[in-house]
Amino acid sequence: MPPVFKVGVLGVPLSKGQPRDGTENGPKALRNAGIIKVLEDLGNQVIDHGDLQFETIENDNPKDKIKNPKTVGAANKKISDAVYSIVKSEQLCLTMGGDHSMAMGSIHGHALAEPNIVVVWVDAHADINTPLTSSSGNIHGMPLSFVSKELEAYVPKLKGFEWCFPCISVKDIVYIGLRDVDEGERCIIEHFGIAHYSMQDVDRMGIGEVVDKALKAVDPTGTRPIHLSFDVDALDPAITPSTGTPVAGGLSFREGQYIMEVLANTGRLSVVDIAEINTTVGNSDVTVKTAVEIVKKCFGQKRGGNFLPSYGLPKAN
Ligand SMILES: [Mn+2]
Repeated sequence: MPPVFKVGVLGVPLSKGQPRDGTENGPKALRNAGIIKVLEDLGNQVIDHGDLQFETIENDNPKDKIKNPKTVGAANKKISDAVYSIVKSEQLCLTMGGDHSMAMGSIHGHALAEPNIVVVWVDAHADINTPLTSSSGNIHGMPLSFVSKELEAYVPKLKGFEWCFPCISVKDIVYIGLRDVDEGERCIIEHFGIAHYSMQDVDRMGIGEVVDKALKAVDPTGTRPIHLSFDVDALDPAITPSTGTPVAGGLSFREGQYIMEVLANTGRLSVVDIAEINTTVGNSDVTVKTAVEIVKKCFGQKRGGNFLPSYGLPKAN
């Protein structure tokens, strides 16, 4: 049987986009949980590109509000280059983070390789603060502002990000799972009419209708490559407690799996980011187990069972 997908796996041990240590252990935790074998057992051909190596730049902008810009900028340049070459070699790219600032490089590299992408952002947070609207200065709350063309005039040129030019439109973004959105972000979403489905929409319509509407909102023709950026804090903290900014009332295990199954079924998933697993917070065993189950659904596992044509019915005699 041919492989279901040719998957390029990339570890992105990044933590400087947010204040806590621990997100740099995400790739190791997923590897220890057997993620490579899990993907292979589904029939996929897996190419493991290893983990990127990032440098921490000392005295990285200590006087300014924005934290670690040169460190995060340099790391994301590496991520962009790596994702670009994985996508160019026609592999479905799984990037294992790492804090969510990684999506800046991941989307950038993806968009360079495939200029027509849409971005499905599954997260409790909108992560579209600009360096000026952010109250925390943590870049993991800003990646979408750096890559969106319409926001270029609102994002100051910071040292470390000279390489990062805007490469998607805000019209290519759709959110699912929002429940903690800053005022500046809400203003950006309203002003530019960015498609978004909050937990209130999930409660009202159910996850089935939300995912249908979300995909139609960014890609009515159903033809464009999909960048899925999945923050584990989109899920309820009961099932993903090990994350830096948990918000109660999140997506259930079933809702999370449903999103993944539908996206996998489109056949258009092109890059999948899994972000914000922090092994030093809460019960990381539970979190990693949840993440592995979610990732499996992106790469072919169906809850209704996978049909293997080679599995013939056994005859009685
Ligand atoms: Mn996020």
